Amino acid sequence: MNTERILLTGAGGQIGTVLTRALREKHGSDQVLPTDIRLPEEPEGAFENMDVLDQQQLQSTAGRFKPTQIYHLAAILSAKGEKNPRRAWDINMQGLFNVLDLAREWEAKVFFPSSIAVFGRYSPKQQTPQHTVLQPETVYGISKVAGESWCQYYFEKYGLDVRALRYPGIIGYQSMPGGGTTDYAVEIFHQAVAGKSYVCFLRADTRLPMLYMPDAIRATLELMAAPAEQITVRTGYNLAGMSFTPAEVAREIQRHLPGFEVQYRPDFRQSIADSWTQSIDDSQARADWGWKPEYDLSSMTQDMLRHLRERVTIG
Ligand code: AKB
Repeated sequence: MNTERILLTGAGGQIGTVLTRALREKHGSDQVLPTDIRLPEEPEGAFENMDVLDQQQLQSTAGRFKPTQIYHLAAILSAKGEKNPRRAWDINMQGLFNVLDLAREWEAKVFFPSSIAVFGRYSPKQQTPQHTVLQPETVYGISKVAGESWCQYYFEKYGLDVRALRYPGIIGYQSMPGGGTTDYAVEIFHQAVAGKSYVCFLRADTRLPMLYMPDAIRATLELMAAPAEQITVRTGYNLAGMSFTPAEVAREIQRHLPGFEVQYRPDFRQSIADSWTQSIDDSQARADWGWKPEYDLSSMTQDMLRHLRERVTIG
């Protein structure tokens, strides 16, 4: 019998939407409680309106639900964070502390989404190693480095089973990202399928690490299911799928939609992207819990276009 009871924060976001469905498929719908500060547009089963800054609300929700696992996805991302750095810090850090303390109370396993935003200009740009200089240049990145360290601290001091992944940009057809620097890589597909041109906010040659949603979800579930003794990294595992530039993904889309056009008008997000790395060495994740991505630029593009076109046809 499946006895896991899984609570998600930030479940209405890009990853949360898809992860909630995957967890429900794996553990059963009633075993999974998605929460978010925003109400879902199309509710799918039980949902709770919850603010991660409200510790009392967290406690009463947990008191009723009795979680054995918490996926803490609520956060302000890199680009949005720069608009109001103190607010981003408060949400990202206080939210994490509230969740870590709650998890201690319930002896629940925790998933923390870290990011390639932990890297900065002094990190090696190519095949960035697991253990390297972390000197991020965004408030989001600073909160992720601090968050990773607190996760490790709670593991070392209190024995809390916290696991984390450094997600690259995530591309998926099921949900839209919001407030990130890698958001262009999802927007570009939607514009292409709608028969429109796309104005990209990054330069054509900006190379960034990316991962297709099915790989991201599988990585998350595999990490959380791995035996504890195999987890040697309690900060955040490097995770790689593919790396490409806006020009390269545009060219790949044009192989299927030859009339598609892209213009480049870099804005403040360019300097964020420039501070990040271009490719990631994820050999530790591969060695510890068998991580292996399935999608590359070509197979991801084909799958994205197929799903988005189906939606256009059905809609
Ligand atoms: C962002 O662009 O802020 C996120 C990330 C890479 O963590 N997608």
